[in-house]
Amino acid sequence: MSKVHFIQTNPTSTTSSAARVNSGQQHVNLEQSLPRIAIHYGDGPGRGEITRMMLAMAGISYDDFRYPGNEFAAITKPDPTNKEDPTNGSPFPFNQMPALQVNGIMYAQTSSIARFAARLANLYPADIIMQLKSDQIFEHTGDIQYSTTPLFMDGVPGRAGTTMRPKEEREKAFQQWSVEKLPVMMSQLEHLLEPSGFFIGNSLSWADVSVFNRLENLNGVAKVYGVEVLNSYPIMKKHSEMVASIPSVKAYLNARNAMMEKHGMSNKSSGTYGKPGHYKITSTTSPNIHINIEYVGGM
Ligand SMILES: N[C@@H](CCC(=O)N[C@@H](CS)C(=O)NCC(=O)O)C(=O)O
Repeated sequence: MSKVHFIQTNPTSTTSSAARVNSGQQHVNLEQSLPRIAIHYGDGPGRGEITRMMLAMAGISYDDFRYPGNEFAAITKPDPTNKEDPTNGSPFPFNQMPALQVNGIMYAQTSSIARFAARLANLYPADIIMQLKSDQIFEHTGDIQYSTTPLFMDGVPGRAGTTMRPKEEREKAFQQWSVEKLPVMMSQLEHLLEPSGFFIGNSLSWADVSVFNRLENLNGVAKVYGVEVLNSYPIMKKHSEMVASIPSVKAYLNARNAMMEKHGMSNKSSGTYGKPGHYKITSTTSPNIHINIEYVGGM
């Protein structure tokens, strides 16, 4: 098994005024003991980007380990023949990424780690009915993504043995999907928007950020296959523009663009917001939100 890039356990190393957990009845002030965090994923936005974004928006500095494809497959590979440990000693609870290492312990499942980041960022609603509404929207963004996966590859993404379909096949399948499947999924989202323009009440929540993130990713993919996504859905386009103008989102996007410019990755392709390697994200929220993404080196 390949090497996993662990961070040291040091629960009291970082502090931030923005770091509060506000979920339902609980209000936990984490100023004294912000968790030490690292995210482990591939080099694309995929299922990891939403958590990367919200952690930074929360004023949390973290390590971002982006595994190259071959390492990703090797490090997540189980061994069903090993009766003692069919996980093959995986550091990841379900032999999958994204995974979030919090104070040295590894956690997984996209929605679980994104919800944790949303709570840290104060983007998870306090009311349980609003939590329910926001959860269903988050899961829908996952469904949009999952529905495209089989168009592009013949198996589970990131798994050893999965191969990409030929370019022409992908192009045709994606163009067909964007006509036959996407309009319903977009319309369903539009119906859930509040008159305020947000998905939940009158303010930004993780539902807005997750829809923004999914459409941003989808738009990038669509460009590669000659399909226009966002311009065909003016209501969702307006929503995306509104989310992109929120200062903490803007700070993250600026930091990401600056990093991509610096490393010659801008306008490269759909699926890459960097390249494999170890990144350090620093985020401060006082007096204003400031986010920096630094490429530390290869892995
Ligand atoms: N249910 C998981 C699925 C995660 C998942 O499928 N991750 C892929 C990469 S995007 C992976 O780790 N593939 C390797 C494998 O399953 O062997 C989640 O929502 O996070």
